[in-house]
Amino acid sequence: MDIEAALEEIGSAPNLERLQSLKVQYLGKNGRVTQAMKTLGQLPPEERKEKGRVLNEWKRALEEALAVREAQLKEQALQARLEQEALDVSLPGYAFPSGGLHITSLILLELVNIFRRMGFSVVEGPEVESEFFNFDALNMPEWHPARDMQDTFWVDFDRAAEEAFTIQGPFGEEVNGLGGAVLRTHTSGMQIRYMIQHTPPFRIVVPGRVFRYEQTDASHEAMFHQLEGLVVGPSITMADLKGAISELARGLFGKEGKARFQPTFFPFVEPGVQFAMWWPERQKWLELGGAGMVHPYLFKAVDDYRERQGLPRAYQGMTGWAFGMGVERLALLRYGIPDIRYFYQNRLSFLRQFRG
Ligand code: YSA
Repeated sequence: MDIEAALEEIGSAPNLERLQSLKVQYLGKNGRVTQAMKTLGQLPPEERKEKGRVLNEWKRALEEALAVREAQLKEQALQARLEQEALDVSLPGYAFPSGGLHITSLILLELVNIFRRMGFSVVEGPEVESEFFNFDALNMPEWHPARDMQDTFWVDFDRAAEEAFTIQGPFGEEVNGLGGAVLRTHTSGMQIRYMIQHTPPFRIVVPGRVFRYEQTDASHEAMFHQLEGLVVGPSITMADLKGAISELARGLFGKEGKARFQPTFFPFVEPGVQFAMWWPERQKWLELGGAGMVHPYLFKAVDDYRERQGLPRAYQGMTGWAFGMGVERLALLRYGIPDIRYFYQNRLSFLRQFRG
């Protein structure tokens, strides 16, 4: 065996696999050195001693060479890995997708903030509503043609009752006896709920989702949002209503913003108006919603309910105004969106244009 050639081969082994096979080849159970050692016994004593010494030296030299080369190869592999995995801090980072507010939330926040600045509180109410708060207490009895104006999703109340579903009144009391249950068709029912629970004066706005059994088209959805406003006090007038809506117009459209009112009918106001705002950029009026002076019937219905709850009547001699506007309609016009149905189709390419 040529020990020099063996050491040379080990020293230049290209990788750990090759090194391992060389180890087996020389020092393994059937390796050359091992085999040679096994034959020592057959030699005469003098020769055996000398050959044994040489073989032991080779074995030590081979082991040392193997260990040295193994260390070198491991070091090389480590260096290569470190180079490969090195962190390049100059590379651009990964973009983590972040969420944003929906266009409806953005415009609602804008509206609510304008009213907050005018001293209004923000309250919310239930989306499944008793027929009483959604219609009756708003001067829309069962036979009233105005109910047709708001085609309604009815909740199967008998089944809901079986499943122990109850609608709660303003004080948490059960109001199942007060007619059927509906998905609220407007936010105006909150006028009644709030008045029952509070004594005037107050100023509130109520943002919320409403539902109508509607044939959808570019400007009608079956689910949309309204913002309701209600101000009640001892000497609130129509002039205050005009002032607040005009202030809203300025908040939304800047210094040139102004509001226009035209008479119309809602059973819960007298007189009733619809209002539009001037859109300076497009030089045109936008129809936004309905408003008016709170109908005395509402104050009576509220005081009757309070009395049934053992509370003093609080609305005699009070006046107030209220309004309700369509939030998506405002967004449609403001951003020039051609179809209201885009709002809730969850198409990201549409929604991303409005991230707040
Ligand atoms: C009137 C007087 C008050 O003192 C208080 C509130 C009101 C508003 C009344 N409660 C109401 O709901 N009137 S409304 O049926 O005309 O709807 C108000 C606004 O909601 C509309 O002007 C429109 O902007 C929007 N709207 C109505 N139906 C819609 C809709 N938006 C989208 N899809 C629909 N299907």
